[in-house]
Amino acid sequence: MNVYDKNFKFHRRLFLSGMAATAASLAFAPLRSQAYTETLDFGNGTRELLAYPQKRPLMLITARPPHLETPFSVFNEGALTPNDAFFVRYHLPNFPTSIDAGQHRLKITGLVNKPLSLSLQELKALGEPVEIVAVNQCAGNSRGFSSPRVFGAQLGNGSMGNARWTGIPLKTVLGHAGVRGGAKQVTLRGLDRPVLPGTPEFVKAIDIDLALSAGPLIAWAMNGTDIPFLNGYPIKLVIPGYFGSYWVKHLSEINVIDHEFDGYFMKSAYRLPDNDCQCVSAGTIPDKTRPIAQLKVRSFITNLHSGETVRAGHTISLQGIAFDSGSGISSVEISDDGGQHWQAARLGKDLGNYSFREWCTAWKPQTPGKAELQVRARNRLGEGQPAVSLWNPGGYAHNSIETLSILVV
Ligand SMILES: Nc1nc2c(c(=O)[nH]1)N[C@H]1C(S)=C(S)[C@@H](COP(=O)(O)O)O[C@H]1N2
Ligand SMILES: [Mo]
Repeated sequence: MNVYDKNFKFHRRLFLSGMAATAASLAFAPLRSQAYTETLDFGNGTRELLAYPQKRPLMLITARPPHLETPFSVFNEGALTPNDAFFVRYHLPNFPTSIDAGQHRLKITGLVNKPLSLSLQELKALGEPVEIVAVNQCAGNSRGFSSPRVFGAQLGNGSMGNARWTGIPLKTVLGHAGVRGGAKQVTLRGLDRPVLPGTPEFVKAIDIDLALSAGPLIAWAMNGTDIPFLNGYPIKLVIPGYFGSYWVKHLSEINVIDHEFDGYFMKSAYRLPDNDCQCVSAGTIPDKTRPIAQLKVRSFITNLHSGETVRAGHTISLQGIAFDSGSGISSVEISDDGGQHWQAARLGKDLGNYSFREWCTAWKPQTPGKAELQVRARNRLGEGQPAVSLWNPGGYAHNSIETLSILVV
């Protein structure tokens, strides 16, 4: 069975909890049922919208493997991103297309007293489930706005999303296995496999201190229901505050090791310049790099986009979202004069430090002409956003102040 078949059907077990009602229609959803396009604000920015199983039409970045972005308007509809609109990113064309949750095992191996091979039931029985709202953002989100442009998928701003995750702390599971002295990192892998012997496997690694901290969660539910297949069913690792590359989907093996893992997706890909700004001058190559880690402060206006027209002297409301890596957003401000003056916005409901934080404010454009409408946020550590984009060769961790060109008439 293959998701590229017209009659693609997920394994029935996928629909046993909560999704039974939608199973029939999803199971036979043709891939190209509703194709239309959305245009992003950069060269080659026209995207086809396609409906994959369990997903509403999303912006197609690549088809093999699927990389789908969330249309930006979704972020204006609430702080939680609906499961069927949540972005999808894979690296290897051999991503899993059929999973029997009843047969799935999570193995804990390596430097542990007791290696484990847990069924989902056994995993869930290890402790009390915990819940956290957290942003999953791809390190390459907004890469398409890099200037000068960089290699790689030209992503807009839709490779991010915010969801309520339910699972069991990774440290609880590691506690049951008993981590031995000398442990340095844990490697994380899911069910994807390389196509050719030479293709690097998608394996990520985190330091043992992070693995044993309160943050990382082995999650089986997303917004109160099964994780959608393409987002990592039946379990995925959630590391609040860290970039999405560590949030390994279809999680199947955690190996405790006594050294720094040097697989391709740690040693060569997903790295940033190893300096304070994590940047280099455009077009140059950094001397030293380090693995990408925590999210940076970002903020967006979600109810207006570049090129829109508004009326002078009329008050309109602006709204949007902001987030950081978990110290929490302390302020959001807007400017309509290219950043000379800033006006504070009101923060919305607090869903926790790792969540999107909604904000709103009233804006009265005064003078007809072009307005540069900007938004910037700060977190509780006082960290903000750079006015001008900091460049790195991978186009990672983009977080400069967003600017919309609005026509005031
Ligand atoms: N098994 C597996 N997990 C993976 C990946 C992958 O290719 N395979 N990609 C990672 C990257 S880079 C990102 S950004 C997130 C995307 O999560 P999503 O597809 O659920 O939105 O998954 C991560 N987990
Ligand atoms: Mo990513």
